Amino acid sequence: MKIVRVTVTPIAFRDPPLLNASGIHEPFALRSIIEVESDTGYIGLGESYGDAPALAIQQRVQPQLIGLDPFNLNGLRAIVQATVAAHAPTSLPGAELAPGSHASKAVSNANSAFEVALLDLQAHALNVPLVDLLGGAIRERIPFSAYLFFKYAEHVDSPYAPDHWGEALNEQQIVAQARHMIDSYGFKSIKLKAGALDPEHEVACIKALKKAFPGVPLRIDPNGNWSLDTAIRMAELLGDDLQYYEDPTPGLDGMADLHKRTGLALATNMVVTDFDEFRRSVAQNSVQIVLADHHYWGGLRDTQVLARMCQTFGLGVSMHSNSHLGISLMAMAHVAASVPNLDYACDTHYPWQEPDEEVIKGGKVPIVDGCVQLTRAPGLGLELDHDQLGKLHDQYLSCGIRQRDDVKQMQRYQPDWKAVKPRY
Ligand code: GKR
Ligand code: MG
Repeated sequence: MKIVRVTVTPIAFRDPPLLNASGIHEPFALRSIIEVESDTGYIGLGESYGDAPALAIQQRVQPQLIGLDPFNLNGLRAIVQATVAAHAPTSLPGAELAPGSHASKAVSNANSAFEVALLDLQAHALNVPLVDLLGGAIRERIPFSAYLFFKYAEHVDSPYAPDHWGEALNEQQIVAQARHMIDSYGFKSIKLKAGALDPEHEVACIKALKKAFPGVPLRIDPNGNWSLDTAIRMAELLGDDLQYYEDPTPGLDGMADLHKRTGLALATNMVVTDFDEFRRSVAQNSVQIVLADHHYWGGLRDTQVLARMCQTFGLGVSMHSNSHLGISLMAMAHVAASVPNLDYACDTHYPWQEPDEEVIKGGKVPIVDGCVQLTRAPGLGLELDHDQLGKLHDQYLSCGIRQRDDVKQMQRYQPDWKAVKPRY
């Protein structure tokens, strides 16, 4: 079997005004959608970062895959490595919340983008679900968590009609957001994105969630925006409210100190983002839970390797998410189904994306009782809707955004806003 067509289509979809440690989401989030077709007529799909540096690498790799056997994943990696070596990308400051822009992740990002599509194609050719190529499903229902954000009611300058979620800045509004998300999707655990407002206020919101949803596991994620002192102070206020404490303070050293001083289980998608950081984290016991993300860990198979390493070193595993559509969700679900030690419900931004902006046929993937259900359909179980793809590509062309920049976007609300870490 040979690859005869590869398409990389950048798209943009509406994203709500969600607040985070850097600033605020822009009105559109970027992704790339990848299609790979074989001479036998099978098609594999992938979804990855649509930011300019990541997209440039994908577009350079794209023509080089023509003629490759879709089972040749080592061949894919060699092409990606050579391409990145010849065109070393640059990172932009403030890109840490959009790992697609990290120069150091260029190989793993691009490999992952195409590896998922090749695995999907292989599975179609064999008429098996993709998870069968990962050793088979240990679970068929993959648990995800409600992912709450502080947010404004609408974007600056109203680029389109406000989303239906409304403003969420105080305790009552955050509890209402959680209730709406749980009623709609049945989530059984809750994550609050923090690092955006005053830390005491964010902790008060966790307390309000605890009261409103007794027994539901809670997590808070300030994205490294709290100093060590602030993170310790907030840990004292939080007591045993949390299932885990995600990236409260920056750096492997800061996290190691925090764990030593509080004993709390720390999770990360910021200080352990590759195998070298994994080694350093284990050496100093910086984190106890690693949030995997196949998009920047090198793909589905490297995510399995990561999970095995976590098992070896006694660390927990779950999954991180950025704004994404259904192809990414199903890729996450298939790899999560194959990981025996998936200890916690995975993160997903998926509920924040609008139902009329999915690129797969049939619309959004259902999340029921907090879970995505795998079926025996071949591959990822998805088919691309080319009309929707065209619409979202047109939106990419017209939206003007080429590189996520939450700091610059916040300056449109507050001109004196700066990128400061840690801010509190
Ligand atoms: O979308 O604002 C956001 C998140 O903060 C995202 O950028 C992070 O990468 O979700 C992520 C996280 O868990 O840190
Ligand atoms: Mg995080």
